[in-house]
Amino acid sequence: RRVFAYYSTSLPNTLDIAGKKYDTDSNYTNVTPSILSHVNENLHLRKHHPINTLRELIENTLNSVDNTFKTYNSFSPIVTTYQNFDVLDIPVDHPGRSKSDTYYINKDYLLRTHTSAHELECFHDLLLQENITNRGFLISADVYRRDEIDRTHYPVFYQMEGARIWDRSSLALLKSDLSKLENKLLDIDKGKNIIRLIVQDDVSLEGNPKQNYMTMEEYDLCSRHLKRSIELLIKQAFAQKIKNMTTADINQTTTELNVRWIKTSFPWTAPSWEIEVWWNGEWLELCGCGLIKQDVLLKAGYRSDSTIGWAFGLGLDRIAMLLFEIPDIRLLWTKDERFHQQFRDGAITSFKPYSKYPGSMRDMAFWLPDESLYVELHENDIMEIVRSVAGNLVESVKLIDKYRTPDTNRTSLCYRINYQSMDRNITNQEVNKLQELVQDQLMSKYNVILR
Ligand code: FA5
Ligand code: MG
Repeated sequence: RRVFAYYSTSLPNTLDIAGKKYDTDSNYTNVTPSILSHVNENLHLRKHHPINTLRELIENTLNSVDNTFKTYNSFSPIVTTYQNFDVLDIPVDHPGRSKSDTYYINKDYLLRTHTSAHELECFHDLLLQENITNRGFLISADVYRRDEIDRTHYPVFYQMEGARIWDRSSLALLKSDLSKLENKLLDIDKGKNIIRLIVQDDVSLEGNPKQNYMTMEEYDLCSRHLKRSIELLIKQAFAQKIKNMTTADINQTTTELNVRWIKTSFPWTAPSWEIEVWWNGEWLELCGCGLIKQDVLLKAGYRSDSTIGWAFGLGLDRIAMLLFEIPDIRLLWTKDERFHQQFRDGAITSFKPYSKYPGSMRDMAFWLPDESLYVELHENDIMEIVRSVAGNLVESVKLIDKYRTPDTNRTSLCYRINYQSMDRNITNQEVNKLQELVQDQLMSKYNVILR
């Protein structure tokens, strides 16, 4: 796979990232200057920024129950394939590991695709702590994925990893932690800004079995503690939003929130679930989670079957977009003061769009080349070219047509690119220029034939 077209001349021998040098590898390296420019932006640590406000709100909410979570907010985004995948038992042929989905620096280093990459070291850290009551952690960080382009997808986003563990010898502690949590959920109802959480739970273990080393009771207590913790942070965040609204606004907004638990699977948790929230007429996935597999705890240095616990991974951008009513994920990255001046530290307020600049659509139709010239082309490769050329000036890229001629066996694809800035007007001339650059790169890198 040729990647050097993203660089001014050819792929450099080394990349300087956050003060460290990494050897490149033409078979693996697919990070681009445009992606690397996001390393160290740290939106989750910027005062007034919605991601920072949300992170603090969740940290405070979870620690208000029993002050158990240690926070980690400045892990480097560069991790090894071992940390991101192997240690979590993610199989070698898992699609998430491929170069079409993950940004590799070289064969051994990549930009983390999730905050779970730091679970093991944090579990190990907990083990070293003498303070037995401090048995949980929250990790917030930027994560990177090669992905599609639209209003809810950006190649960099923020996740918060959370985890809690208990000694199996002290189930009484787990029981009392659970009842503290349940009381806290009821407390929010007692406040005057009532938000009703309607929960559709999935407690069936069919197709989502518990681990053998846990008893039924342990499974039940631990999974309830996990689910109630996530429900608490969602409920608290929306209660906080209502607190800042005027009565007139509240009447227009629903104070009922429907959420549902769905079983799923992750290689390092069992059972596993996702939580979705009903928002603007559709179910939106906010978080993946589950009970930590014994194997992970063993790798972190725990005695064979001494410990049980849970872990979750939340998408902070999505929750921030719901809470602050931010219609396009790119706004989170804007430098425009008209965005930033609307937010106060710690307050959840609705974003008022300052202006809607018109978009400009361009279609790009092309034939895939003959087999002899064919360079494998994944849809994410097209996204990457558009991102590298147009950056935040692209709103979305969609496949609108695909067909195969029956006689000559040629494939034609047509993508529609919507160029649109969040902050200013862009001229037709500017858009034409961008479109030309995108087409040039697509032709030179993948030998496609424009129609
Ligand atoms: C994970 O990343 C797992 N690491 C979560 C986990 C942690 C499971 C611990 C078990 C134990 P997933 O790929 O589903 O799972 O991402 C988690 C959340 O990140 C999603 O629910 C979603 O809210 C958010 N997310 C995922 N992709 C994007 C994206 N492209 N843009 C914005 N948010 C995203
Ligand atoms: Mg998911």
